[in-house]
Amino acid sequence: MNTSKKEQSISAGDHARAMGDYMRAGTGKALALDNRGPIRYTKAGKVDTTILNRYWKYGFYVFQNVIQSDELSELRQDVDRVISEAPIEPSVLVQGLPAATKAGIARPPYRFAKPLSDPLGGTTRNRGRHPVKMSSPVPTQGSPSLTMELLHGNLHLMDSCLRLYGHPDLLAVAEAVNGPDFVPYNEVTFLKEPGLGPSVAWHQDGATHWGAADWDEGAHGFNFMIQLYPSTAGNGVWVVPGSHKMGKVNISKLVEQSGSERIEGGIPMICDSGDVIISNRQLVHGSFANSSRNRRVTLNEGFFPFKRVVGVETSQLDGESEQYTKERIHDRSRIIELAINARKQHFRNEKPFTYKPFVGSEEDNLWCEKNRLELLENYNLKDIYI
Ligand SMILES: O=C(O)CCC(=O)C(=O)O
Repeated sequence: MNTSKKEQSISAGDHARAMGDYMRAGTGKALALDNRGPIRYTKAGKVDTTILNRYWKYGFYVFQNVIQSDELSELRQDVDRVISEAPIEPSVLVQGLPAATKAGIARPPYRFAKPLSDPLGGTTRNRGRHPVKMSSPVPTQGSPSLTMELLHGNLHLMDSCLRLYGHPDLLAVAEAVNGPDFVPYNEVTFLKEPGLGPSVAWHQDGATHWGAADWDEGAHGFNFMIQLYPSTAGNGVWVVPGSHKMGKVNISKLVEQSGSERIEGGIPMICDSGDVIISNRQLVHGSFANSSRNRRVTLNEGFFPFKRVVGVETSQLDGESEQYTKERIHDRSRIIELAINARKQHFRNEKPFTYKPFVGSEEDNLWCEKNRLELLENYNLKDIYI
């Protein structure tokens, strides 16, 4: 179903007002759930099973206070630096959208969209996984013609992101959810500038396992969403809790039944800066045009269970077909070990995470300028997509 013409041509202010009741109701429901708190461990050093059970129940969990203020400042500064280094004019298209390149980086790291637009909904992009167009309010006069919406390849763009990738508590959660041989996906930054940020239309991630005989609620892994600023009902990602267990959901029907893009049962994933959300990729999720006054910057890092990747033949969203052999997976997973070492050199008082597949080969993956060039630069050409 397409959103009505009236909604498509509303102003940013009217959009924010139209969202008001939905946001208030969603916020109330979100805050009433028992799925937030710090990362806790049992006496044996395992991630608390209550946390894991609630993650599996709702499909997401908000880990509070994971990133301390010094690290948060480093991350914010790095994101702002990378944004400031972008060429003024996009020079290429990626999946039909304006993008810009950076010297030495093969995959264009900067992606743009029209302010408050919906670049994906109702199109065939991302394998057509966003079936419904969201309303695109008219930005206020004087807004730029394009806004930066995404950075691709966080780890070679920003050293602070590489160190964050080695965070022991986050890796402990990845291990608890996906097993000790967990496998990386990709790392991107979602930018939702106030009054400009485009929507990401409702969708479920994942491409390869929906029809598998052994499909389950964890089949397409999860994303960590690390929040550099508060995530609110106006700027944040919304989800339908529990939908990660429902298989492929008919999103067009959900929107039709709800009478608008404001899907019934949807709630925002609300949290503070420094909090980290773990979000199942199979959840029905999306974010609205950011007609609010608040910026959101989210660093995404995703992980999969090894058994869901090995032997799979697929293609990157914009690329050629390939098969994920053990060697290919190992090659991309080296970045986890590199990140653990980079973090160890920077946060000397912290106990580093032990990534089981690399026990014994830590010395081959030390963080140094040689490995920046040999392992890290253009690492994201080896991202894994299932
Ligand atoms: O951060 C957002 O607005 C969208 C995130 C998303 O759709 C995803 O991680 O798959």
